[in-house]
Amino acid sequence: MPRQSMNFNIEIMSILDANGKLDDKLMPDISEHHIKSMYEAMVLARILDDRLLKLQREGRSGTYASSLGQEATQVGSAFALRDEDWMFPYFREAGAHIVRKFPLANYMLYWMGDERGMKIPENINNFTICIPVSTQILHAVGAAFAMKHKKKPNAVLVYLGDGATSKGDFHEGMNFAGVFNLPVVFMCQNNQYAISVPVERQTASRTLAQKAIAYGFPGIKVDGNDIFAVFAAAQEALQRARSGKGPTFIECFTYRMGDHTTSDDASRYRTAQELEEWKRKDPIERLRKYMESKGLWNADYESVIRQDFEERIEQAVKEAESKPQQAIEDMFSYTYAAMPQNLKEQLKEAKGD
Ligand SMILES: Cc1ncc(C[n+]2csc(CCOP(=O)(O)OP(=O)(O)O)c2C)c(N)n1
Repeated sequence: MPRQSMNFNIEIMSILDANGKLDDKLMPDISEHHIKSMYEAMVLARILDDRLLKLQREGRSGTYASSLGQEATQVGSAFALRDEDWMFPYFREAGAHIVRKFPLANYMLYWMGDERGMKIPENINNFTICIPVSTQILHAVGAAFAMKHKKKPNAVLVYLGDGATSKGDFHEGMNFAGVFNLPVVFMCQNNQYAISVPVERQTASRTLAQKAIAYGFPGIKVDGNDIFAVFAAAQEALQRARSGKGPTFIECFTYRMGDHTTSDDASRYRTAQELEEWKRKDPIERLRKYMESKGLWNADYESVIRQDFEERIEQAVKEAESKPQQAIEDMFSYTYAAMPQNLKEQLKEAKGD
């Protein structure tokens, strides 16, 4: 057989540029009310993040992974979800939890080291925060498989980082999703670093989106600081999933403006100049400029929402910190339906019986 070549294209999408100027042709149908809600969710995410960083510094909370700079990726994608869809986070999605109306006090409680914070309210189709890199992908693909099996018309959206694409779980999940044509959207927050490892050392691929091609489904690269592009890509991918057309991989190209977590110091492996360049692409500023040009934003509006959000965050801190201490049994009670003998023995030991 003669040698032939096949060409593949990766679509790259942006709608709103860094100056808040819009490409009208690509703009999805979003009401003014929804644009404001998107902006408010991003601002609330930033305030929540800042508060959790400060609480950690005061010794009132544990290690925290900030979303600073990635709010558009998170809020834009979560906005495209319906309540009946399922969302599988990893650990850097404050914005998505806000859009899904996850109680702020529970979110804080979790980061204060109390697992009760991740007890998901019955009416919210979220899975729990997942600290082991990439394992959430297998859970999400499994859920999508179950959804397809039960003929549910809903979709699953799973978040992952650029570093997660190097794990076996990622490739297993992508392969399974492709083979079984599952209703799942892989939402990759390419913030360009996995702790100190830059994405160029993570993969030799020119894009992460192209990895989807090998698994037989579409991959798209999106400007992750452009909330309209993220929303449009997620909406289209979720619709594909819900209508039985299978998975999509979305690479949101963004930047983690903060440290990896509160135990990291990013200035040891990134230049101040690089950070400055990305600050100019701040996703919140970008949407704000657009809204101002449309008469949807002014300084009064900003101070009203900020005051409201700061009060809500303070209330959540109070609520989380006043939670009575957890019973020691809770450490052992939730893994199995019936506690096996070895855990019973450990519980006895922990209680000092
Ligand atoms: C299985 C596993 N290995 C190592 C770690 C330690 N670790 C925590 S976050 C992280 C990097 C993750 O990078 P990425 O997937 O790009 O997501 P980001 O943190 O940048 O959002 C690593 C190696 C872990 N949590 N789980």
